[in-house]
Amino acid sequence: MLQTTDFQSKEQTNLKTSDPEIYGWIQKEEKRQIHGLELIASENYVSRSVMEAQGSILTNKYAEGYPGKRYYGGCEFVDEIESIAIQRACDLFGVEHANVQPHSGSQANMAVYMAALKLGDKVLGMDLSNGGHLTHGSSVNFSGKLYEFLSYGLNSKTHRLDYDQVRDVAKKENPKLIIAGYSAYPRELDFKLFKEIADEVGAELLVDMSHFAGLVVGGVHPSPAPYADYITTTTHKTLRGPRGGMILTSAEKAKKLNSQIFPGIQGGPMEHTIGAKAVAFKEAQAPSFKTYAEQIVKNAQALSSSLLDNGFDLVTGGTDNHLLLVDLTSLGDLTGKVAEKVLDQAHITVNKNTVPNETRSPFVTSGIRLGTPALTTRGFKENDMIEVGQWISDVLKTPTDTVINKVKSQVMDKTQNFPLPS
Ligand code: DSN
Repeated sequence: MLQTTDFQSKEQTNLKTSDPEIYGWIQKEEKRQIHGLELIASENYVSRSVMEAQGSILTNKYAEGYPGKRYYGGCEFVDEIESIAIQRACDLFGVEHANVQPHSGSQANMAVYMAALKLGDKVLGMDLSNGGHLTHGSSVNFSGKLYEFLSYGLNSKTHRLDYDQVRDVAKKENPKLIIAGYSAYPRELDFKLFKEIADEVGAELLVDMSHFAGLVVGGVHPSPAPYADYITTTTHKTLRGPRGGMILTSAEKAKKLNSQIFPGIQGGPMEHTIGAKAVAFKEAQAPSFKTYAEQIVKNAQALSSSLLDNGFDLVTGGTDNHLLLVDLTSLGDLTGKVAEKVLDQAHITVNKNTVPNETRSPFVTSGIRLGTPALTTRGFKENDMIEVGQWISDVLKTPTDTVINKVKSQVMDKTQNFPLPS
């Protein structure tokens, strides 16, 4: 029997009556999440506790400023909540200061740029088409418009990050800030080496750990804390909290950085989201989170093996984090865009992604990006991931209605046994 959607609707009786239209779409989205395999590397499923905090009465409160120093009355309770979130973040990552107010990863990065740079300063980050992020200097993003971004890429043979290239560009251009971080790179980063390069040219180091923050907490990825001048992260990816951002830094840089978030680029903080961040940080402090992070990586490796056994090309030949990049070039006409669409029809959600030496546009691409954080939250283990790899292979090699429908039915059967967090 298919899972019912009771777990949400129980608590949405008001919405069901007052706005059946929106209620109906939420129900559809919930069914989609329950009956599909979520392989988008930046997505996850939060706990009911995180959702309860985020959906709480805290949403009503304005609290411009910081705990103990607000521009509004009535902040005594949100002060406590924000202070707890800050302390938990500092404890989780072993840092002196946390700003938990950024509404997103973009705002977190923007605030760091404003604290560390003057407009037009040089910044060195990973090339977007090689796995970097929009806010690391894309010409259509504020970062690329307000600062002079330079980029480093991958070794042309191994497709691993080329630290010699990072050093060469840094020495030639003398950036004021170097960024380590990615949205589509399947390997660990060497923060010590990044810091050495930054020191050689007198630059500061920003590590954007949005993708792998949860792996750092779980001890399955090196921590940037001993090396970075600033660390930014989203809270909703491997960290499994609400959608939002955070910045970590030293006590010395705290004041300047805080003033860049508020009043620099944001007004009132979202205290309901900050409450939910605090709840997620507590969950991440539990020993079970370490097991979760370990399983994310094991699952990514099992999925890699399954795809390699089925003859697929993976960028760098595999993964040592939570994501993998499948290069579809050898499948001829099958673009990332088409692959995303046919997998979607089989209830397997992925995103198209550029691959090294990409020849197609970012709207078409020659690859797909897959990640295991969400399915790991649902309880998938290595054997399940091997099965998932087989289904992806079946659909991509023979994207006919017959195969797509067969895989869709296998996926729907499978999801019966793996409920969303309750
Ligand atoms: N859009 C996110 C991702 O999917 O990686 C990064 O911000």
